[in-house]
Amino acid sequence: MPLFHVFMAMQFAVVVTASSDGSPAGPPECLGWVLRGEIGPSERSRAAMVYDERRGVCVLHGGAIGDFSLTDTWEWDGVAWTFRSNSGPSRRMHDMAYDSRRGVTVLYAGQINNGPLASDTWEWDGVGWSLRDAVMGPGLRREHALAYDAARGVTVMFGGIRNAAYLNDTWVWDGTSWTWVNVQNPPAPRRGHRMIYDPVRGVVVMAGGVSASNQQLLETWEWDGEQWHNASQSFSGVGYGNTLAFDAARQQPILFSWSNPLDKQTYVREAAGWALISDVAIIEPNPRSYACMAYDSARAVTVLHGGERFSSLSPRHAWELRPGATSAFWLPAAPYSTCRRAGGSLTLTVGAANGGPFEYQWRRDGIPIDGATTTTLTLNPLAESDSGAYDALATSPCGDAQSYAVTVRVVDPGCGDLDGDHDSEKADLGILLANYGCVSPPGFCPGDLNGDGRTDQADLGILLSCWGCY
Ligand SMILES: [Ca+2]
Ligand SMILES: [Ca+2]
Repeated sequence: MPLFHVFMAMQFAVVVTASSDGSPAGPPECLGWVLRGEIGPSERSRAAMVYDERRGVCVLHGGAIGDFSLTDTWEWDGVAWTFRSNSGPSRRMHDMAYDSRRGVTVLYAGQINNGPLASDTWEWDGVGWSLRDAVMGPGLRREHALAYDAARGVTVMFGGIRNAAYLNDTWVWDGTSWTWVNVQNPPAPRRGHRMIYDPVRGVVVMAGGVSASNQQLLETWEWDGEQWHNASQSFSGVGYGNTLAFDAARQQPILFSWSNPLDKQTYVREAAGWALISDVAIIEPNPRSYACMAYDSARAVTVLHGGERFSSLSPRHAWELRPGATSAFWLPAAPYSTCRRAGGSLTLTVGAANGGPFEYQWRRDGIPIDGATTTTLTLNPLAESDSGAYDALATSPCGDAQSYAVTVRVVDPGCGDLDGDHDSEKADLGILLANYGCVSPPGFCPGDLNGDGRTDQADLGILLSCWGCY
């Protein structure tokens, strides 16, 4: 019987149990992205998201599907996404900020479908959207940025683009009216920049942007309530389509960026500049631009949703950046159990996220396998004695990790196979049923798997027990 060579690359993440050393920050290498399985808002890019501290939820509004601007509002509490409203403004390339003094989410301007730009100010209080200012204020624009300046109790707006005009005006919203701030030596006009408030330094941080001459502005500015200061810190990649949050536990801004060709990049802002933290792990958001991000201070995680990936939209699931990975997921088509035939081969591959360098140890039924200390375990040729539950331990300076177990059952090569193709499936069942009830000397009844001279229920049981084994 020719051996049927099978190969299976099974990749799965490992659960990292965070080493609780009491330090809220820890080295940035120990931050890791974790995919949340809960189905969220429809795929979209160019949405806006903030964290509502009062109610403990991330608020996501609007965004784009092609040239269509969305009107829906969703909230994520770390357990489930909840659709909250469809009565907000049709909007993409807008921005939002959470006003913690008044407990409302402020939305300003953006683009309405493929049509006009907006210049209106809306607020979401967790119950409904209110149009707070329809006419006055900074004026029509998109790709501007907002941040709530908690030290001064106002929402700050900077820049954006109005038709072909790139803007660099600074305005503040106090909940009642907009005030233009006459700034000496402001940053150059730009669109696509992001802003977040840094409560430790008491400044609004602005990163990125694109200039009127299409130059990528990979720079960092700070607003102290009166002036903009160039912080002389740059990052690499692209100036637009990034997203920014402030990690209160680490007391550092987090920048989720991308580059062209498309690659993902997560930065933490250290005193010395933007430090790239996610260039090693395979488990992290796939490359994307125009995602939205907010920091959930109750759960101490940075939440990321949506974005564009290779000209298509990114999935509906949230990612969360947290110290150490605390949940696991399987990459597509990785089963919890598999049935194989002796003589074939099986390759298991484990991946570990966050921290590193990792050391690995494969186990079968909880017992370490001698010499199996890399990311890959190959069983070749498979024997029936290889049956068991396989998992891997990974250890790193950021904590220990353990994969889910994959139960591997190895059966005889001929088990339940009547047509000789080394599988037990529909064709074999057809042969068995066509001969069901046959009685003759052993060896003459097609479908007689146990050789007792009858094709009957016992043979059907054998066939089904090996159903799908390959
Ligand atoms: Ca078969
Ligand atoms: Ca039989």
